[in-house]
Amino acid sequence: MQSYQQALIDFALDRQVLRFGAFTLKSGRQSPYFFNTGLFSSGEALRRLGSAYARRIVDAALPFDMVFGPAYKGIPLVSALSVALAADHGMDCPWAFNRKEEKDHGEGGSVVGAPLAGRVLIVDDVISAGTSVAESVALIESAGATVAGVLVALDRQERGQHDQSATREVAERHGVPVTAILTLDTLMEYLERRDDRPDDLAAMRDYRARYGA
Ligand code: OMP
Repeated sequence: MQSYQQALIDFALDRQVLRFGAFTLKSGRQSPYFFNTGLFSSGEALRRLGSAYARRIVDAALPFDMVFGPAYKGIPLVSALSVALAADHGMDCPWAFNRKEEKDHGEGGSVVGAPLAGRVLIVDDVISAGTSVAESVALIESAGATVAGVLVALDRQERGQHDQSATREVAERHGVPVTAILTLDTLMEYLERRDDRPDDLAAMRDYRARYGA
């Protein structure tokens, strides 16, 4: 595990982005933990998150021409990432996000920011069962651009609609790489090392045995 990943987990715990309890997921699964990127809700928090996304892109050497953040949660993510790519890595990367409702006046359309073109990297928060990506792929392809891949803060490493992992399903369905800053394995490895949440860790192990891929 890299030190920036470790630092991000510490910060996520500190800001309650990573919480423990009983949560109903979008998939209907009952999870003992939840990762809410919406709680990176201050300037410093977003700066750190944006830097972690940018670092992951650079480490993974992902090939892309621009970044796209699906509304709503992807909007600050793609903004923070773009600033971090410029500030930390000298990359002036075009960015865009979509509106949930198409605008019929002013500049119109459903995409804000740079026009979708070339290889577009989708930047999202979390992947669980993997249902969220399809809409972004459709939007990007209908604009005549191609999807370069998907980048998320956390891959929960769960089964998708079928038996294999959600990330593999998404990767195979769309023929693109799916990359994460953190995975369930990295979270658990770090919590094991800290050794201060034995009950939460036990609940995570049970959950992984039930829904993990
Ligand atoms: P899937 O579409 O099943 O992959 O669910 C991903 C979405 O669920 C994310 O975009 C979030 O809106 C939400 N989510 C989280 O934000 N954090 C979690 O830890 C789990 C979920 C979830 O509901 O699965």
